[in-house]
Amino acid sequence: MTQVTATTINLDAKASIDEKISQLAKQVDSAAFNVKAIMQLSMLGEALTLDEAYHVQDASLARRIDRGEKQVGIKMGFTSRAKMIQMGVDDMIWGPLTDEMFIEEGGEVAFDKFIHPRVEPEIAFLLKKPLSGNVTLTEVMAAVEAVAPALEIIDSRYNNFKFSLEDVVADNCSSSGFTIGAWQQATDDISNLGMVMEFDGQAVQIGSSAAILGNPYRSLAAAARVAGEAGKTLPAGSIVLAGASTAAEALKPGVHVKLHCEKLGVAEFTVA
Ligand code: OOG
Ligand code: MG
Repeated sequence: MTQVTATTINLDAKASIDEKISQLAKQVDSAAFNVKAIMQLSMLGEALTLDEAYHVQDASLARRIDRGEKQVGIKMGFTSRAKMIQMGVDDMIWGPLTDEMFIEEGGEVAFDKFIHPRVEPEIAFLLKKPLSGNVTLTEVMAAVEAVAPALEIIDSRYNNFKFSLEDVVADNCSSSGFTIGAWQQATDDISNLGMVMEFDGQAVQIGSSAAILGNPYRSLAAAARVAGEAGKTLPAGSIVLAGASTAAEALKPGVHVKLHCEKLGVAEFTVA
């Protein structure tokens, strides 16, 4: 385990809500940028509403866009019971994916880029049509160009990987890296695919895509709905991660992570 030092956040007590949001965005963004854990925002005394937490998320994304990152899609979180139970929360969340977070399939990622990283097995979608608002499962499927097995690296910026729902939303839903296996045509039924995640050839998590809202396409429909509610559209060409089907596993330096997904193939990377 790496030693994690908690940095205290200094908030201006007289700040307006907009100033508060931008100060908190700077805190979570700097924690990620400097690979240094911070105290949970919910411990600061002035609790954020869920709505404000999404504003913090937007403001911290804006800082990354200013540094040259590009948004390439979104990730859904807590779309399975396994994840909700592991982290003690009970609501779905979402956050942006950027090009900087992408790990080349089969590639290497440096361990020191992260504070206390974990990895989890996911399903990724590639859109060929834009999606926003309330859409049926049939419409959702018609908007998908391809499907692939994927691995997400989550790395909470909070001390001890502990958070409230508002904390984790403000912290880009813990998201910090992802890799995607070869894209497959989106024709097959993907509602109950076996998923095995291995560390150095040993199975560490075993599950089914059915754990993701009973069918990962439902997670994509939810992504369209929440984007619509936020006045946004998921453009054609975007990637959507449907959420993990099992609990996450702590990453270690040197480990080779491989996901086998029935019908869809594999996704893998090595921690340098
Ligand atoms: C939050 C992210 C949840 C998922 O797939 O359910 C998530 C966390 O667990 O730290 O990415
Ligand atoms: Mg995830």
